[in-house]
Amino acid sequence: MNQAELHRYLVSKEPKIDDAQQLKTYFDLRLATNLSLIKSLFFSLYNEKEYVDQFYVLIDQLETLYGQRSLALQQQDIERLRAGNWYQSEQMVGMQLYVDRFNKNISGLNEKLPYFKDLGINFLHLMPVTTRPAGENDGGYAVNSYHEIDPRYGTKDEFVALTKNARKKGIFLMLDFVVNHTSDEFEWAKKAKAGNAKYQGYYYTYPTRHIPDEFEKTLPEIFPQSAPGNFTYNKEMEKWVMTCFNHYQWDLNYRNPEVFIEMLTNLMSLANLGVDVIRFDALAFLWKKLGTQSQNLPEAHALISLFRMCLQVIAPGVILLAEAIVAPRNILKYFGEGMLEGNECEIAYNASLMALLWNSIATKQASLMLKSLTEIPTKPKDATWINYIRCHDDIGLGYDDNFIASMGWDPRAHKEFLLNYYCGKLAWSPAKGLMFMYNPKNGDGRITGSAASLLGLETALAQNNKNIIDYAIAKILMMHGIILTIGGIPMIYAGDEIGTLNDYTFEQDADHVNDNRWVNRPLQDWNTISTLNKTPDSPPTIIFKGLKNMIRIRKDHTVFKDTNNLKIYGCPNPHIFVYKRTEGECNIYILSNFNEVTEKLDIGWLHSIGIQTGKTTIDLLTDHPLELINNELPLKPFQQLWIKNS
Ligand code: OTU
Repeated sequence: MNQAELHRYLVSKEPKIDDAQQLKTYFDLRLATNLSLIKSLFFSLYNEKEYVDQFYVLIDQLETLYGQRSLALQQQDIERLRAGNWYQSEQMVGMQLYVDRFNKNISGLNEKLPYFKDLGINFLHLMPVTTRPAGENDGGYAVNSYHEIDPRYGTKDEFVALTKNARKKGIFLMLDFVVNHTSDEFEWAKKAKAGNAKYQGYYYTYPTRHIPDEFEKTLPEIFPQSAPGNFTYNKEMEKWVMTCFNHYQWDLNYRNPEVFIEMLTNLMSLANLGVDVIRFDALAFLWKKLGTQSQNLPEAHALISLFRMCLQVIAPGVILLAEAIVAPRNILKYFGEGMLEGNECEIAYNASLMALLWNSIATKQASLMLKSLTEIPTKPKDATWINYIRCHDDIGLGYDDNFIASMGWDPRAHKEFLLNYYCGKLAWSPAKGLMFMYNPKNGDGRITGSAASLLGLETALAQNNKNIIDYAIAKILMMHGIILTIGGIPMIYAGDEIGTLNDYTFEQDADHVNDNRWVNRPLQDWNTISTLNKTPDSPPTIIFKGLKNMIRIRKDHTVFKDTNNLKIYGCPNPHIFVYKRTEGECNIYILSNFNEVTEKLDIGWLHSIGIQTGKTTIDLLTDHPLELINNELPLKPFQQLWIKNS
């Protein structure tokens, strides 16, 4: 029984949660049941002899932080424990957005809540809204404060009002906790720069190049083009400071337990605003060790689990998303392994699926996806994915080289092909993306671009070719259809629901020109949205309506709740990806054709996997029975079927 299960069991016995005293009893219960794990995690990171006092500071702090949580949120925590795994529900459908690029500011967003309801969105990932440096700030991922709302977005009162309004409307909120680094203007960084030794110890600071040079022998570079190297010289302190991301993002030194305790306080200030899911940004990087790549280290896992268990005591209704864009097998570790299963993050980005989907589009085949997804071990049953086709960042080509090799492909040549396909190097490719952070030393590179532009809509519209426009639309819907049905929370990037193209204006913006991820962070196009009902044949309308239909069907079928009820089939046609979701007697089969020509499936094979072909078997997307021709089921280019026997 993991800790979450234990608490669910304990609170299910006692119905009363309307008075503070009773709620406090639950807190005490949680503290008592988690204390030994918290203690062993803490002392696995921090030497017991040296830091025993810090441990007691932490325990006292748990109670203080609990006291700062509002009664309404304390009650909600218990309700969520009783309800079970709310985040696995088929009702969850997410959208990711930058508040300012979506509709100016927090109150602008609040006004648009009906837009989400119309489409069927009930989960929002808001990009950072707290204070940040003027000029370059990595879209707010350089943090000046973890709880002060940046005036450009509005006030704290407006933010709290938004969270309350969202709660009332049944909309869940996710915000980032930029746990790996602060900006160089954060109060600790300022004190460090002014010579304060204590705060210099909050970061990895060194008087000479000796240790930085040792680190550089094994640390990879994250932004090799715009921010090469992993250390920045600060003239004021006359020291080198570790900056794995941009030079203005200082890596926090979690070898110092004070940093952990202070960051826990910062985490709670975010959670106490009324946030439901906290995205742990760049969490793979939390622990640095000489002689290693300093990613996915066991100490990083212990630290994340320590955060998680403290959160479990203070605010068990709040859950964590792992932003670990790492190798497929390493992602799974963020759900917690062995003793830590269920005690790390509840959700992780399904970066493997994302990368595999883009591979399938470029190769027009589902074989690598089939092999990878069937051979990667399944996730724990209480965990779930965020399924996405793209986010605000680049698309990283995170494949398992062994699987690539087993396809008979050379990993480096495969990577080069995908980069060429998406970044304008192949004349026949309809994709319009940009190359992000190409590293000629190893051929690594990532891809940026909006979903619609990467899937060919930009090219098709420029050519004004109806056929190609239809293909692009079909691809956009097919890709979203997969993230809506494969199990987990689908996360749509704002604008993709109307096929928004690349935004090249970043090239004119001094603060963005060095970071072409801005090409895929367009302004929300309210003009187009206002015409959706009047232009039934326009690509934005077809995409919007198609998505809305798929979201509705997802929500109407509890089979789409994530209970590890997914079966992927080895389909005899390599272009078609086939899987089934099952709940009791209900089976829904999702078939997707990745080829640009019609592909067929034999009736015998359909029957062998349980798809019936009589009149009562329908495609839920169109509500029509399947149409077979000569005992074969044809799928048009990029067509998707959601088949239900009844
Ligand atoms: C995250 O991504 C954020 O999503 C980015 O927007 C930030 O720039 C970055 O952290 C720094 O805060 O390098 O290109 O898993 O892929 O953590 C994206 C490793 C990023 C990285 C990921 C990071």
